[in-house]
Amino acid sequence: MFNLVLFGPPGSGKGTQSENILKTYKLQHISTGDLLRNEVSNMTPLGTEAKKYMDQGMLVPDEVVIGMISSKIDETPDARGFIFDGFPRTRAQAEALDKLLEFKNTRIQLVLALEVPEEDLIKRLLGRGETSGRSDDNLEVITKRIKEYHAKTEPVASYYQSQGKLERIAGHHPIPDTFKLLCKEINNYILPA
Ligand code: B4P
Repeated sequence: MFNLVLFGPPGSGKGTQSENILKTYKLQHISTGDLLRNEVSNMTPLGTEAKKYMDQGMLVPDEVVIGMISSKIDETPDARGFIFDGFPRTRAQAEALDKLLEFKNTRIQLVLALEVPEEDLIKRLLGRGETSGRSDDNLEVITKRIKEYHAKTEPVASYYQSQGKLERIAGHHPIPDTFKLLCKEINNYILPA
């Protein structure tokens, strides 16, 4: 089993590149952002609670997100591996994921961190906001999300660096070029299916 974390600030292309990677390598995709937005649109109690945080550009509490991940992994026990997109976003989430995977006799092999200049992130997210209808893709909330990333999520990179799993990838190139850089790293572990 090959398990990959796609890491990076909001708008760095985690969701975009996950789509490409899962098609090429036939991995299961777990995006906490998508899972949360699904709960919001179904107006579940979890979604109603999560929306309060998401609309303010804040991270949803760890216990909510960790619970969602565990049941999602269990849905596909025969998976070739998982892409974790936008998770973990705090050190507590990273530690919980390690424990969860150990319990399932597997582990994270590789963490690919997309690095993109801040002005590009803002431009991309404002661009997405014009068509996505996402209530968190406006300048005020984007600014808060980036601040929250620096405060709570960036430290997760050093957690994985100390485990020797982190590779930094320049994510400012056009989508196909960034994808090639990601594949180069993934091919050290598995080949396209
Ligand atoms: P997410 O859904 O994870 O979204 P994201 O970080 O905004 O975007 P991503 O990096 O995936 O960017 P994308 O590819 O779409 O999170 C949303 C919210 O959910 C969070 O703020 C938080 O509240 C909550 N949440 C999620 N997970 C959580 C967790 N684990 N714990 C707590 N809270 C959590 O790309 C963005 C745009 O850029 C697109 O329009 C795309 O087309 C464009 N783009 C991508 N790559 C490009 C490139 N190379 N060149 C030009 N444009 C590019």
